[in-house]
Amino acid sequence: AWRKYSAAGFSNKEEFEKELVRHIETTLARSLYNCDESAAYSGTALAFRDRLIIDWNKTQQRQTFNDQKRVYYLSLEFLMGRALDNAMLNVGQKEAARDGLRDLGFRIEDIISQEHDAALGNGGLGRLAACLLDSLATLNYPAWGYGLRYRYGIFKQEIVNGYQMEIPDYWLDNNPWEFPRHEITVDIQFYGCVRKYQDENGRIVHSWEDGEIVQAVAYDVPIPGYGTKTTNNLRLWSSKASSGEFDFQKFNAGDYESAVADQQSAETISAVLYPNDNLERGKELRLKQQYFWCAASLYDIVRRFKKTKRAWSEFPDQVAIQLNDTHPTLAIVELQRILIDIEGLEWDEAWVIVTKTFGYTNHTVLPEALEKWSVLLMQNLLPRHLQIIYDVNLFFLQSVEKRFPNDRNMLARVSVIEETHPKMVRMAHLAIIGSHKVNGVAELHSDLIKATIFKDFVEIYGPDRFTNVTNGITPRRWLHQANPKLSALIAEKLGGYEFLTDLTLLDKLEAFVDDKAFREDWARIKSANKLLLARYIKDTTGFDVNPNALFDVQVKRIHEYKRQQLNIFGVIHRYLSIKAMSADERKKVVPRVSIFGGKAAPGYWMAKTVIHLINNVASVVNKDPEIGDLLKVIFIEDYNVSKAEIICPASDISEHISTAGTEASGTSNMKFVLNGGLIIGTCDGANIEITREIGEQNIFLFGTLAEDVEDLRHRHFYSDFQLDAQLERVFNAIKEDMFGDAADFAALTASIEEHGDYYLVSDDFNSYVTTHEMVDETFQNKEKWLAKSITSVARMGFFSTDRVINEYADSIWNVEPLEVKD
Ligand code: 26M
Repeated sequence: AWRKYSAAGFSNKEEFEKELVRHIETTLARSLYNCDESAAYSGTALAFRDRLIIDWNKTQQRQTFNDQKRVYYLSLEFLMGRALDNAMLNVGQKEAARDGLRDLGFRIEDIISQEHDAALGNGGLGRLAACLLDSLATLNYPAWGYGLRYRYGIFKQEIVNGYQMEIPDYWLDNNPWEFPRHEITVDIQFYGCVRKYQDENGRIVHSWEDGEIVQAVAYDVPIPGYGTKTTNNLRLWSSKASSGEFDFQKFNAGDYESAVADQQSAETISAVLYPNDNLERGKELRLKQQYFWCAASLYDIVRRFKKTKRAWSEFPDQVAIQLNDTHPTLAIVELQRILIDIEGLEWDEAWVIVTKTFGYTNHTVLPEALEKWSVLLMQNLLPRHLQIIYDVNLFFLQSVEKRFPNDRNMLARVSVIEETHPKMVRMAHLAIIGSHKVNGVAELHSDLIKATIFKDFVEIYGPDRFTNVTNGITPRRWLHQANPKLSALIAEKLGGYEFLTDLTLLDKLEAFVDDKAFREDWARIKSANKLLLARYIKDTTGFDVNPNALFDVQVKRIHEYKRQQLNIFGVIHRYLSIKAMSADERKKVVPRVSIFGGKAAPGYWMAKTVIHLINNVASVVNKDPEIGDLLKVIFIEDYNVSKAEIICPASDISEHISTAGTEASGTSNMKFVLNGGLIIGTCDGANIEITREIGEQNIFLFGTLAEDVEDLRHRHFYSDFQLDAQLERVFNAIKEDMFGDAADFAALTASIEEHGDYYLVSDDFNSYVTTHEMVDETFQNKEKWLAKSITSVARMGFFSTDRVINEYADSIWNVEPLEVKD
């Protein structure tokens, strides 16, 4: 009986309560009589954690014993959000917990919301990594994530007088979801020099010597799959001074500061997540983070492989490593270094192993986001790696020269080294050369990288090295967890929850589009979700919003290419139009709530200006008595994963309006449609495939096409720039100080009127405004709107990360699932 109890954890309400009480009274040393929500959260988390540990151990044992190929997903970001709700749903015991907590006088929703988001990421790239981990576990793939254990995640955003303020996000205190593995450490070397000599066999040896050593300590996080025992591992590395680093000599001599300084500099490596997305700044600490994490992860992977005693040539049959953007490109160089310098393989033999092992996913075409590191910086920090990079490049350029003789321009274009002053290492080129597959994240994006930034490489390697894997989202978090009511309604119609693991089953919903009772249920759920968001808005901003108004949402990182400025100019246009109307005309206006959310990188002034403008427009519009319910503007502070779970189910329409050709994929577009919202968008990223799937009658598309963007940009400079007439009215209002001091927004309007309108805001303004008029018109026809909503959800099956993972597994990794049994 004892065995059963301890191995099963709990499987019903009574057993859950027993575990909860045990954890509160013993693990937490709290009395049940002063158990607050925070203690109830901790107790519940610990009870579920026990459940996960059992499956986690089983999974790891089985994967080790079975000894088949594993996937390693290297990402500097994992934007996980909260873990408890996910754990409860994945092990299928949320109802037991709900009932048990109710017995103790708690609402489960209040307990769930006690948890601090794990926000180790900026936006799309980090959230994609989290969704992929969920699908890997759910599909029983033997897979590990490797990342950094930042002490500070993405900053917390506060809005003060309309301005963004950044508050540090210290999140690690009593985090029950991580397990320190103090016994799993790796010494990581930096700086120093390379000594070259001949060994006793006459072989040339390179020895990297005299550097500084920093210790990497492993922290493991269990990743449970949905409805399976498979619980994979996310290993996050934390930096620590190696024992040699704390200088007791200095300390005893009274030089406390310098003794502690060395230690602190080591611990700084994993201290903070860089808060830029889509911008590369070339800071040394960032390069240190990258190498620290790549070297620790590779050491771990190689150590695991060596235990199997296989020949090195079998390494790619046991190991697939996926690079989430170029951030982990040094892993390619590090593996080559391990194989030739430490394990003594020949260069060519090693390089074949390396390229068979790695795959590289590109997430951007924006030139300012492509990683480049100064050669001097690299030489100083990683002298041996720079030599290897030069050799990789030499052999590569030699092979290119053979195929394209006398094409010196080609050589200069594809070289890993950019011959500028200072010279730079182009990480994307290194990632392509060192991988067997390179993929983009949506069809248009994959086509664009082949036609533009990587064109030469397609010629060199042929088209087979380049492929597309269109992004997705996990339906567990983004439908079942975020929108339990809709998930339950769908389950009722489809006869169960199988759609959560086979999202294509949603297509069976189309049969019910005309079912009156079903439509009413569908509409009621959307209203209920809007009411929840309205309540959240009231609680956090003090504003009352009409829950029957059209909720128009744009939540994502603030970036010029994502064009929140287009949205807010559209809102101003709407405001001016309503102000100019007669009372009778106003009666016909469809009431709207424009909801914004998102963080600006702390150094991105234009993005911060956009936030400032949104907030100033909000404070003018929201207190204009003439406007009332017809228009409200809301900026939701500190947008993050757990807020997205409230916002996505509550939207009527969401905005995915990037300049065509700039958004690699976008994934929030998928979250909104899957939750029954319609979208307004440009022909960009995954919007195009969403349109293909749901049908063009179910999406509001507008704006310039990607193929016309270059030409328009050129014309802005070489013929007279004509500001759109309606946009000019908007600018005039801003310039008349209608939304505060016009000087605050001068740079924003000037970037359009005077500096070439790079993002085509003026070109697209008219069609944007006109398309919003169609949105209003369609929204008034409730039945038509509902039909679009239901049909769209029914056709979203393609956008599950389960499909994404199977595509990576088949076409890039060549790995098979492994089920975990009792
Ligand atoms: C680079 C250098 C220094 C510091 C930070 C960075 C950096 C961090 C994050 C650069 C890019 C980062 O993320 C880019 C990103 O989120 N890209 C998004 O990826 C999503 C998933 O594929 C796509 O859906 C989005 O379209 C794409 O913008």
